[in-house]
Amino acid sequence: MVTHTSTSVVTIERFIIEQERLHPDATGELSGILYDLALAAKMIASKVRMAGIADILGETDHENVQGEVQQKLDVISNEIMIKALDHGGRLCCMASEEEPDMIPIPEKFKTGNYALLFDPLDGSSNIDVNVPVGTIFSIVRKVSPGRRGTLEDLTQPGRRQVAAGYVIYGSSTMLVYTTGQGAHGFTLDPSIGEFLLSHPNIRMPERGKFLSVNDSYEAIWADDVKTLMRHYRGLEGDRTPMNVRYVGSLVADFHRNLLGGGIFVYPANAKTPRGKLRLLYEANPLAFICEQAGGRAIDGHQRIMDILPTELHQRTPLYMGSKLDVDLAEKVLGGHLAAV
Ligand code: P6P
Repeated sequence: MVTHTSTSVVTIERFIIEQERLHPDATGELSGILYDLALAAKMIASKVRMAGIADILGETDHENVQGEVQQKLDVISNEIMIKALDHGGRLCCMASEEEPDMIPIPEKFKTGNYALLFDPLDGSSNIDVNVPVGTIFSIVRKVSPGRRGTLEDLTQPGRRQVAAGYVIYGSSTMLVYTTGQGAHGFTLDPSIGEFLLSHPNIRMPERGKFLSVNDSYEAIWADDVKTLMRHYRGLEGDRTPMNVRYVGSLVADFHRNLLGGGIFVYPANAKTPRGKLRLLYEANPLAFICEQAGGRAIDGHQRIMDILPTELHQRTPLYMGSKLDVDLAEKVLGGHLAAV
């Protein structure tokens, strides 16, 4: 495990190298991808910070594959991610929430042994009102034959991730990532343009203070979900009531719960019977970080990272956060604590 005195200034680049040394057979390819992602994060951060000034606020006149109107910053962030990562020779292909199909590596560039999936700017509907938004990424090893990646590389279960992370563009810009050796947070110092280690070995409190849920869907939840919410609110069972904190921006809600303890819940409902959040580039990467910090992430019945994907943009119900709060969800939704 990494330990640092509080006075040491550790840049993300130095930390990545130290982590690489934990793997004697490492080739440096994964480290290179993480460097490129840190650069992309700085570039997106500067665009997000400028949004109120430069004319990049607001909506474009087209929709993405999700049927959502694309915000201008969505498009810009998506372009930044692709351009920062497509020429390093470490990826065989990519996938983005903003793109309907697999993003191939241009013929003129070398390909590599990893695939990258990302949501370039999650929560972007909040941009115009200055609510924190985020970038989420997931990295898996290439498994398909041949030089160029295929959908087979992109639709792997979350347990095959080799790295995952997110950037939150909030009161400060933070990058949190894991390579399976714990979850670590870096805060951008804009005066020197460096991400500095600020939250080594993040541990999520076993029981949370915060419940993050949009209960405007209560009327179309299944009965067991309604029962579970009664438990979280202290109306049933013996749990002390949780404080509801819901921003409507997944990265912001997850980040608060990661550091302070809590659970993020987006159940299936009659409107979104398979859930709203996307498995491959939202639920899986955050689930990896959550588990590395001692939390849990399920779809109501099974571990998120065990779900076998069948399509690129598939959705999933999501119960993710402090271990004991997810355990309670598993019990109630499994019928072990049905409504009395
Ligand atoms: P609702 C943002 O659009 C997003 O994808 C996540 O960032 C957020 O957690 C969720 O949707 C909010 O959805 O239905 O509560 O507005």
